[in-house]
Amino acid sequence: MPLTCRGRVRGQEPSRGDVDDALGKFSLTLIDSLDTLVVLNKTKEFEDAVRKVLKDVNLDNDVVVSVFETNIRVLGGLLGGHSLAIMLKEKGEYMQWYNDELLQMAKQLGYKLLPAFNTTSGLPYPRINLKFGIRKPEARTGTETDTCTACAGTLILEFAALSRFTGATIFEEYARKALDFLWEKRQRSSNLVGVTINIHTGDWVRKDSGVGAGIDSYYEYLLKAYVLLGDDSFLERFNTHYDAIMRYISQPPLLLDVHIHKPMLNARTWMDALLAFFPGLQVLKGDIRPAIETHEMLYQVIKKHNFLPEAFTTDFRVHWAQHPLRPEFAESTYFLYKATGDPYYLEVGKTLIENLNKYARVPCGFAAMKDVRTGSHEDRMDSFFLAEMFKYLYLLFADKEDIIFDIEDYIFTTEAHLLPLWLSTTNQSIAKKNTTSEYTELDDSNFDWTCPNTQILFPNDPLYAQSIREPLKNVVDKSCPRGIIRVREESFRSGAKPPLRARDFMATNPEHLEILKKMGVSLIHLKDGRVQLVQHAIQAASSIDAEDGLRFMQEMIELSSQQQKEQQLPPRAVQIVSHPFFGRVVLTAGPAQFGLDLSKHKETRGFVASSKPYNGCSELTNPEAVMGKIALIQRGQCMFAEKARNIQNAGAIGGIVIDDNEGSSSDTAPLFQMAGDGKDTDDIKIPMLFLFSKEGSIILDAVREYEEVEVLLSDKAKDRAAILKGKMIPSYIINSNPEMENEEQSSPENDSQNQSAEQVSSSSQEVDSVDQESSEENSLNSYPESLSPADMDNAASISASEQTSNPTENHETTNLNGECTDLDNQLQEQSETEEDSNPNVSWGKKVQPIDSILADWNEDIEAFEMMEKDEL
Ligand code: DMJ
Repeated sequence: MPLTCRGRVRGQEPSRGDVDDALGKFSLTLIDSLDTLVVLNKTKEFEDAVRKVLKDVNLDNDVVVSVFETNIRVLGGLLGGHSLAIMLKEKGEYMQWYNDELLQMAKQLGYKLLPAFNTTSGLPYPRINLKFGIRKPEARTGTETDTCTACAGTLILEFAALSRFTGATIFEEYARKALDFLWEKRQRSSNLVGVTINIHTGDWVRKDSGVGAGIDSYYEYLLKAYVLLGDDSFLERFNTHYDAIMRYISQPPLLLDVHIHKPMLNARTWMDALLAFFPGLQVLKGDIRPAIETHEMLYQVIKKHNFLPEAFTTDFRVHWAQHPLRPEFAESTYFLYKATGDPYYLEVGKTLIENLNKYARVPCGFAAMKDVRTGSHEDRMDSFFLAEMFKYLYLLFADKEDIIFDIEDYIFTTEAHLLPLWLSTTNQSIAKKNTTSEYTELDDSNFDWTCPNTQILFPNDPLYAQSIREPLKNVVDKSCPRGIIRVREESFRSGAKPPLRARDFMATNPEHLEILKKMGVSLIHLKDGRVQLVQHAIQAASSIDAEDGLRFMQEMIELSSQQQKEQQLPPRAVQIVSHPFFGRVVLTAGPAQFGLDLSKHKETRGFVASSKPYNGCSELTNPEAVMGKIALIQRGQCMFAEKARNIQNAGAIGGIVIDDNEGSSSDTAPLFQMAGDGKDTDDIKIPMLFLFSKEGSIILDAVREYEEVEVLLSDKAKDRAAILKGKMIPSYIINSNPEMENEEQSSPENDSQNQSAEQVSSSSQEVDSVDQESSEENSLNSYPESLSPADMDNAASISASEQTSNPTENHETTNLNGECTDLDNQLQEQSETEEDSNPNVSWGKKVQPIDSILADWNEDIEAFEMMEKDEL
């Protein structure tokens, strides 16, 4: 925990949910970073670290951990450590005392994980109790039914290495069985796999498919298992999946999730950050062009936000704003540099390092980004930061002689642990002799570039990579907001009128209502002015119309959740700028729906002072203390707006409300906006921000220790160099030009904010706050309940505002000249012509029986609901 300078011990900190499943009280970071020390030529430190592990680490804790995370980080860490320990021992200088102790620990851990595989399918349970295993009453796990594909399919490297190092064949056998089962269960017509699978029945629970979260390292391990074990069956499986990925998911430079049953249908309009590993894997496969394209697109997103947000939309807006210092992009940069030798990738690496030092480095390490838009921190430095990020960035710049062993003799696991390639010829007895008969012949063009190692591929053409990047130079900057699900253009029917798009829909347009009716969609006017849409496929005029209706409903769900997101005010930043912080600590703060809007005005900078009374609910008794300062006020006992007025009257230039619920933190609770009091709040001119208790106490502790604490309230953390050099405009001055404010208040955006503030305030008489996030959650969660039971089989519903269901900006996307045009329409036109000449691509030509559409459709609705939940 780099902000509070402590280790995170499971059970001693508030639970963060699933993320904590990686923590097993087994010194995760120490083990995960063992082999990094050797790569960085810190051999002495490695020797000390190994001794520490042997002395201190206990693997027999009564803790429920993730099988996947424990495998890749701990088992992989021990095996990577062992691999390099024996390499060093052989060299004759270091580790002379080493007697396979890390390997013995790895074996002990391997046996602890084995009970997880006690399922009929052979797919492991997602979690295991290190002490009690599975299913025993004390175990507190073993009742789960689902796991993610990557969770079950990312074991073979570590398990096979363990078997081959020790001669105990059981590990490799179990990992192979799980992979065999996943392969069997692939969707046969698309050759894709879903995100989650039932470990007992093998049914796909989530049928969306991509190369990011939930699936990523399953593909990685098929290819790398071939490299490490030399078993052709893994390469054939990988190639079959790769062919499907390139056919459906790869939409250069994007990689977009699709449905496994309807792979021409995009399942999302956003991408997650984990997919950034994929260009690296493509390099390993030898398919350089798409690797360069996707990497370039990702780099442009990074340049926009300094880091890759956890998820971003197809038009490159932030979807999930956090960034836990993930290494995938650095990994791909390393592989691309190895493959192309293009110094451009060194420049990319330099930017990554500069950004880490500039924005993430804190006194006790590197802090994850809570929000890339504000630059605020989270008290978190995951073990993969040292295991992977450090390793890949170091290796990117290292010359051969900088590394004390030959890195080409090893393969990187998904956690960048090093396993020696000589394992392929050791203890091979378990290697399964697969016949190739079940593999279909693939179009060879995909495999022309398959390349067995990472020697420079284009020694004679240093401009090769540049020529691929060039057309993508402005792909992110010149993109215009779009934000709705798009059915792949090939899937439109030839000659048919394109279906009504959700974003075009107007509830007052009779023509639209007619189309809706044809598609089996009915419209219910709710009392509060909203409209609800419900589809009954059996009421559609034809099976084709029913299918159009489904697409329309999916678009509408996506559009609605996008709009709800856009209505939220983004979080703000409180940056401590005085000694000894100098801007290095950035806290995530909730905005207020009243007072100075920091996104439109200059930041506010000032020393802090506690108000008296601390709750700020009456006239301040210490106006001289808060005058010209930023007042600290405790949450509770009166409305936020009242607090703001009281400190403003005392002369404060801003206010920070600190949560009174002890232990609350933005790590564990959703941030919210402080609502007004339902009355006119135009009189409040100062900026107000909210901090949860944990973040608030960082300021309070600083005040106790240093007395004079200066902070900066802004919409985005400011550059530390500027803070240090004092170059920042000391903006004790608040820009409160009344004319300007009036203008802004009459803008539609402001109107909607004021309106929603009033709405939430009047609907909740509770003192203080309204949690916007949870109110959003309720409205989304309540959507399946709004169906009557009789409709449940074949209906979906969605609420949409009659007035706002036609956001005109959504029409726009970009052309190469950077002008925004109605590209969607162009695409539709294009696709009609394309389809005329291509008889193989159509949905609508073959009329499906209604039953099969309904069955398919129910699956889609379920999948969509799962995705919505997942997103929440
Ligand atoms: C790492 O633990 C591994 O790379 C894993 O496969 C997924 N990604 C995380 C880091 O982002």
